[in-house]
Amino acid sequence: MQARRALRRHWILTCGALATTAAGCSGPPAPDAVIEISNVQFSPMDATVPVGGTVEWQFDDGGLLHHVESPGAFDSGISGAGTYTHTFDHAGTFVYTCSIHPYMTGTVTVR
Ligand SMILES: [Cu+2]
Repeated sequence: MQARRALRRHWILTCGALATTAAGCSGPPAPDAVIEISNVQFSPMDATVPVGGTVEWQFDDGGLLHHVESPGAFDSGISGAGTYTHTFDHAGTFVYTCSIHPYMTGTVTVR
């Protein structure tokens, strides 16, 4: 009985360690879409994600300031580096722009 109990304890500890590894411990899950901001444009301009999906914008334009803004829906703030992530909880089409460069536009379709 003693040996069996020890075996069971070993199994729980091993699986716990595996579950921790599988769940990541290495940061949040990957986004459903990645949009690069470079050369004063959003690339790709149009992205589609499922309801509950996340989009990550990467500010990668040599430090040039940009802004991901869809009034009433999401707002990255003005930034020249790093990333901005938004989770879309509702279906719809979201048009966004950069307030600094109004000709920069993009669309996220959530369905
Ligand atoms: Cu911009």
